[in-house]
Amino acid sequence: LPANLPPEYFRAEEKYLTARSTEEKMKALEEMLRIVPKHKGTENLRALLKRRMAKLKEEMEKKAGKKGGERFYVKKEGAAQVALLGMPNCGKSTLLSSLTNARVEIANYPFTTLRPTPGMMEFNEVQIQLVEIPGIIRGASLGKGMGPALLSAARNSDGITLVLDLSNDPEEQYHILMEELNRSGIRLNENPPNIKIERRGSGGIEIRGLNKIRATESEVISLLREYGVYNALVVINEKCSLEELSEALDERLVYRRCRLVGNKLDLPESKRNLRKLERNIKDEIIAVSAKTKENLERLKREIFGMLNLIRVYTKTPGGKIRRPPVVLRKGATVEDVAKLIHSEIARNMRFARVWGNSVKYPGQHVGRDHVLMDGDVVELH
Ligand SMILES: Nc1nc2c(ncn2[C@@H]2O[C@H](COP(=O)(O)OP(=O)(O)O)[C@@H](O)[C@H]2O)c(=O)[nH]1
Ligand SMILES: [Mg+2]
Repeated sequence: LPANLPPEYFRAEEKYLTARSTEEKMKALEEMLRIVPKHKGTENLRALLKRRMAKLKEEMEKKAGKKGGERFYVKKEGAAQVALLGMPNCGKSTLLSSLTNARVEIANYPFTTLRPTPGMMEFNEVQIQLVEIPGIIRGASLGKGMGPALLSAARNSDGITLVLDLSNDPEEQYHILMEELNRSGIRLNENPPNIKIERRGSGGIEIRGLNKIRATESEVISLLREYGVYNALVVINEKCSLEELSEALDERLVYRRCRLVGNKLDLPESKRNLRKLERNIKDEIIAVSAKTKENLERLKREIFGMLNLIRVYTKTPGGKIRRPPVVLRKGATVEDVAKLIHSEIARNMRFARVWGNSVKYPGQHVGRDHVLMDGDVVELH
């Protein structure tokens, strides 16, 4: 154990050791992690606490699975799926019906929506599927109120929109949602540590880039063992800590883009609550009213923007531009477009002509590796 741990740490550890339920254990571990200061001498301990939390989470999920907990899987449609997440009554259903074609039940009492409900939103000729996730409550990630099933539906999406009710202590809602998401292994607007772990059948542990991690080889190897990794190639591509390696090893963590929405801006207390919230948290808040539809165009743009999608219009030589456009991830090439149309076309393509932001002049000739940008027009030859 590192020296100089504050006495609160040992009190929290005592709670951990005497905890009766997995929930209590989890809370005690979280407290321990909060208390342990972040420095070189404590990295081992922090990595281990993270490992214990990952193990507990696994146990909790198994238990929830055994209870036959309903799985809320929504089949993906359109270019991407975005989860609308928030506490009961914050206006998710109203937003869904204002932004999409979905017909939903809206009522001024909590738990009106009991299962994830999809709807299609169109933005700039792109279809995006929004899915209302029923209200998340405090303790959801620990098993309350179908929480684990709801959070797993959120994990499944490509992006998340968090909805706060601005008229009703939005700051508290924000902190509850952050805690529940974090505990359930959904990381928002973060990038995964740039560490590649390639498990192998045999051959022991090979580490590349050991100089980039603030730990010794034996510390790294013993953490890998904790995660049951005995044979693997580990490539560390950026400066990191043992704690970050622990996160990279936790296969249940997912990384999602997220936008924060403050709803019910039309209500009298909302403006003041919004200003206070803006002072106290660092995330940008998109303030809207689902009821009066104020600012919903901006929200659509932000949702589209966070997904890192590009629209590409295709045409045949001498032909007309096809609509709607094909939708790809940022960084997609001419070859990716050709593949979407037909594998044979991709094979036989010699070059392409491109109009738009990715080229210097209209109709420029480019090769198959050319990286396209949003709004480009491509003609395959
Ligand atoms: N004033 C106002 N009320 C809203 C707004 N959005 C939702 N509501 C009301 O809030 C209550 C809960 O809405 P609902 O969409 O069912 O919330 P959900 O539980 O998050 O799906 C209903 O009475 C809605 O009419 C809004 O932008 N402004
Ligand atoms: Mg609802």
